[in-house]
Amino acid sequence: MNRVRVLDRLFGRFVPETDTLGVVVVDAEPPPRPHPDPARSFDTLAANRKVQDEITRYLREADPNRPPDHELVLAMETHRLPFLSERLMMLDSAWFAPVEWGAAMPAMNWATTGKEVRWVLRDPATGKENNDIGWHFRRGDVIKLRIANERAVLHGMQHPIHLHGQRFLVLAVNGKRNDNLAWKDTVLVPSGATVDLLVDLSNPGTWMLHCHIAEHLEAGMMTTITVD
Ligand SMILES: [Cu+2]
Repeated sequence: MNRVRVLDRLFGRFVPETDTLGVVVVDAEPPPRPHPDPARSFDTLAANRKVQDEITRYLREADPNRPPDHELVLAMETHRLPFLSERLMMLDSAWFAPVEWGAAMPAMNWATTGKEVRWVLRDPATGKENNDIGWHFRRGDVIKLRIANERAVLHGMQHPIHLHGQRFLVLAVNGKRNDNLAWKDTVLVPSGATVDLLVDLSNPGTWMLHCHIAEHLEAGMMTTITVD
């Protein structure tokens, strides 16, 4: 079961939501050989010393405290929205949750399509958006990328931003340093949040960077970066 609490964004209250995701069938027969006691390993966080050492060496060379080399703003535009939908979207922008586990008002999402809503990645340095951004890098570049999700847009949502072909570290969230570093290819950016990434551009080619919510991707929220 997926039991979560979802935010009713109109009234700012959480309501429970339950989905059955799958069913596990347990055999009457015991497993063929004794298993290690899972309760013991459960209490100990796994640590990958080799990866941690590599990240420490990497950060030493990359100067993670420098200002961002590039920025992206996450935004949204609407056009020809039905009057009632627009009013409701204004109202339901009053509240947001740091992580949205489900949608308390799915009808709001169903009422709009890519014809009325355009989700935007914007480079504030050039004003270019989505496929027009056109960033070029060279193999071996390490860039610091700041992604800021605009709080003021109608119906602001979290965006899981995914970069193909490369890897990155999430250095900070809302200016607070992240001490639990791991190589990632996706970062969740809640409404109103800012993340700082250190991107290891080691893989030549033309690669997508996009929101992993399929409707947002389809409604424009993607670009490509080229690593020469
Ligand atoms: Cu999105």
